[in-house]
Amino acid sequence: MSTVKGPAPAPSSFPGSEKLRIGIVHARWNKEIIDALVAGAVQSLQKAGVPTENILIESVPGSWELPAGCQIMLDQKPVDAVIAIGCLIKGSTMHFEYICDCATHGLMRLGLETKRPVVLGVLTVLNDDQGLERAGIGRNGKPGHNHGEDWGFAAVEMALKSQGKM
Ligand code: RBF
Repeated sequence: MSTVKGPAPAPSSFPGSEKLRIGIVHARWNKEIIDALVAGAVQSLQKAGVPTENILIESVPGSWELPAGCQIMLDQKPVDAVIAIGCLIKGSTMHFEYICDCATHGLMRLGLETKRPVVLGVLTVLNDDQGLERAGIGRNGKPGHNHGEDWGFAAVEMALKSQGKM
């Protein structure tokens, strides 16, 4: 069945994107999914016109560390926006709920308090299949969609908006 859910196509041009520096901070848990999401984000940053040498990638142990990892990057590196990438897969205890809640709140706070764009690239999925689909790897014949691609475009748009260029 078709669905109306999902982002509208990204703008066709991002004037000024060639000067942007974009950070990616990714968790190392659930590596197959993370690697695909990071690759998707890098690809869309390049498509939007960000030079490859202006894309800075760092990692943290898990999604819990993403707010602090992004804060460190914003403090120490001259980036115009940061994309936090993680994948939380529900287990049999309450860990999932606590980490999802804290990581997403922490990332939102960071963006609002620093007034610098922080893109939420954290999947919160109920099982492996949902994660693989949302990373564009697919499972059980469903190709899925790589959400990392949307996050790259979101970072460029928000960086330009924060500079009054879009
Ligand atoms: N980090 C993730 O990025 N994704 C996960 O699915 C995930 N699941 C976890 C489950 C448990 C039971 C624990 C203890 C940690 C998990 N973490 C996960 C790691 C967490 O984000 C953090 O790196 C560690 O708790 C160390 O602070």
